[in-house]
Amino acid sequence: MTASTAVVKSAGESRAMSNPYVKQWLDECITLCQPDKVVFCDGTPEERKRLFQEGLKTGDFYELNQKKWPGCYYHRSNSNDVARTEHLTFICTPSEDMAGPTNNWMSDRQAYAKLKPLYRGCMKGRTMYVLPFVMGPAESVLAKVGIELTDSLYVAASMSIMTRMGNVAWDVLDKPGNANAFTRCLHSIGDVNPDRRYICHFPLDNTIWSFGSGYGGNALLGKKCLALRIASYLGRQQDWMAEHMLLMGAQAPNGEKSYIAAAFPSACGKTNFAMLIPPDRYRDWKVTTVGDDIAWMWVDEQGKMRAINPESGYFGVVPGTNSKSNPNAVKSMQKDTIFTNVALVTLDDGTYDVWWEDSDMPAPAKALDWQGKEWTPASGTKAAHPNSRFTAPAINNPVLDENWDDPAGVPVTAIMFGGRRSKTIPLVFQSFNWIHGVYIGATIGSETTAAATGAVGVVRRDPMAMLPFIGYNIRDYLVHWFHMRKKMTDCPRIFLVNWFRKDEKGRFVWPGFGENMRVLEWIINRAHGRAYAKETPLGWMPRPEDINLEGLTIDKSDFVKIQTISAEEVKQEIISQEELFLKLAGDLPKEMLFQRELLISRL
Ligand code: OXD
Ligand code: MN
Repeated sequence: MTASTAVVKSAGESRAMSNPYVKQWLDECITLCQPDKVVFCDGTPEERKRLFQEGLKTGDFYELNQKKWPGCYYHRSNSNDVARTEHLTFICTPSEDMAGPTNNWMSDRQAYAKLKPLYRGCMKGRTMYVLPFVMGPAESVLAKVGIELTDSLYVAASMSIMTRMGNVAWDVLDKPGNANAFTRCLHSIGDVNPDRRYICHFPLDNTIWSFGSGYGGNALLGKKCLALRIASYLGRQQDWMAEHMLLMGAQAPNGEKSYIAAAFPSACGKTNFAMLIPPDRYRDWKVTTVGDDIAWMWVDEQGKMRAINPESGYFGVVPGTNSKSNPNAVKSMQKDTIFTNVALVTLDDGTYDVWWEDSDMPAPAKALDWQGKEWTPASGTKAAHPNSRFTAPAINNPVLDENWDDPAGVPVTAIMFGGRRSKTIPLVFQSFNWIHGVYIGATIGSETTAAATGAVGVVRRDPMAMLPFIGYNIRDYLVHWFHMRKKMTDCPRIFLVNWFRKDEKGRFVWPGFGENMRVLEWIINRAHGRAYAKETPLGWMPRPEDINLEGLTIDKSDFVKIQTISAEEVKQEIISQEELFLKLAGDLPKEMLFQRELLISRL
């Protein structure tokens, strides 16, 4: 540690220093990064307030009008740093085979050697925040501790919303045998230069090094980096699964409660679906949220799959969020929320408001856009970045599930896969069995969105919606999915949905939003062995009479249309899956090949 670093004494500091592994790693990182000051965060609401106040001085935060937006702040990231950068994200292992064909790979030694010079002295003149956090309820069998060292005040405040932060983490590490069981997360925004931006994962060292980005999954290292990439690797070692899935509860009028996990690629409406409000006709149903982005799942002693949400907040896409599309998200962001990269509006009294495209509010006459540039409705540009986000505590959600924080997790009745597909893929069908379900999940495709940099609107294969998040070889990941079945006495039923199918005029056929409840009802009834389905080449499908269409603008013949399977289109789909299969070359698990052959023979 350099003599010029001032370590702020606190309870957190003494707890950190009492753990020899933490102390040694901290000393190394402080020596490397040379911060002026080290602050140990405790994750309390009072501390978050102090961080916001500090951020007002540094320019990291703007305070929103506190009457309208109590406890809410605004942050703008660098305009070159507004989405996860998958091409700069690496799995760093001794052999390339460990990372597999779908990840960017760097040798671990090479990665350390490349990044060390970037970190050297990068925190001079800055404060290093030490963020101890737990992913998952601390008493859960799957709870994992991480410690993030960051020079971003915004990241410190955001992590205290998104994770369980503070003493709770030191307490877990203090349990016998746990002292070294933490993910070492080193983060610096550096000079926010995309040419010197690296998001590196070292699964063998339980370590993450992120440099040069201050936004979202690149910087809040508990989320995609730890809870998906590192956790998926740990899950394979330890017989559990880390998945890019929302988790929701659905309570039927007779009181029966089912839990559903659903994997949709980024920005395909996981948050909206997890907070769904049943339409009037379903007012006796209750839908509740356990999580909106990540599920960790394991098999309990009875052989049943259970799941927890490792996060404690939402990092949701803002544009398009309004009282129609997602009233519960609107309510979740009403207080104690950070808005990033939306438009900033100055009110008559000089205080600030926020705005985004398709919000409940009409466009303001003028605003500062996501880049801080003057904007008017005539500008012809988006005021809010399409990937602008709200960071809100889970406890703000009016439909938070009563068991969301239960260390025992929730039982999983059904797993849904989905994507954004304008044609070919029907609204809903059920797999014939687990192996077929894994094949369906492994081959889902989705039209790309703004959540990652790159072209928008092209179909990309996104196995289990995990393509950018599998922390090891996809071959072993698929084998792990097949293997998990063998641990279960009975398994969740697996379904595919596509809310986004369009007609010949390019209009969405299915009304979506709350009406997705109708599909959910069929899924739940199928999973409990109560609903009819007919066998088709793709899987088990509801007939129009098996889904409640009452009161909808679409009728039975429209329903038949969105369920139509065109043999020609499915053949094209199989051909376009080849791209992914060829990447795996000789490594494709045999179950995948058999399932593809069976599908072809059914057509
Ligand atoms: C997210 C994503 O931010 O999937 O959740 O990109
Ligand atoms: Mn996500």
